[in-house]
Amino acid sequence: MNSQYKFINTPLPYGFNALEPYIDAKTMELHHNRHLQTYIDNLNDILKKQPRYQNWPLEKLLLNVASLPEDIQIPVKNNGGGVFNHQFFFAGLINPSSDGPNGLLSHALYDEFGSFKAFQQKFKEAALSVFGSGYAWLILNAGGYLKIITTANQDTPLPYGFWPILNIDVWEHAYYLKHYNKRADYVNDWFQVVNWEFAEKRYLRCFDG
Ligand code: MN3
Repeated sequence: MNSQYKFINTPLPYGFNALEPYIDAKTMELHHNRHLQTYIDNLNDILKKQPRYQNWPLEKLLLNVASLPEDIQIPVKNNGGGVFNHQFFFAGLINPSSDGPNGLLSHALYDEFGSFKAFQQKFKEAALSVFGSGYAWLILNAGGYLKIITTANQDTPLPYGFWPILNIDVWEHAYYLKHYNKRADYVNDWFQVVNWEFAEKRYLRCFDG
């Protein structure tokens, strides 16, 4: 993925059908080629009119939304957030595997939640608690502790000083074609295709400094 203007919708590192039968190919194709593409096009349009911010990486734009010109603050928050959240979501997926987390992340999950099962339960509750559209996240807080949070719409955890480890998109477009309105079934299926190696890398990178 590229992280700076002009933003480009790089192909997924797996096929649209790679997550079958848990997340269907049509959903993945529409989600990547249309929903994410729209956020990317919008963000490029916004920055076209503000050349002095074109060399800012996406994370810097989102961390410093409040210091941007007032007329682009909300558009950057919404569309830049849409790009970041979706790229993060797609990177956190992989073809179905029975592998759970291992390494230091699995120890940290155990320390914080008591067991992997307890973590899954809490994460699922959070994902189900999002009213309307948004995301549930596993993040590291400023103290270095794993926490589960939710964000609305295309808000990101970045302005709160949180370091994202993993997210699930619970906008209806992420699951409606296959799971209809059954978000709980979608969350269960999502657990089958989590890329724990990605999450582990994110976790370790936070402590690299
Ligand atoms: Mn989405």
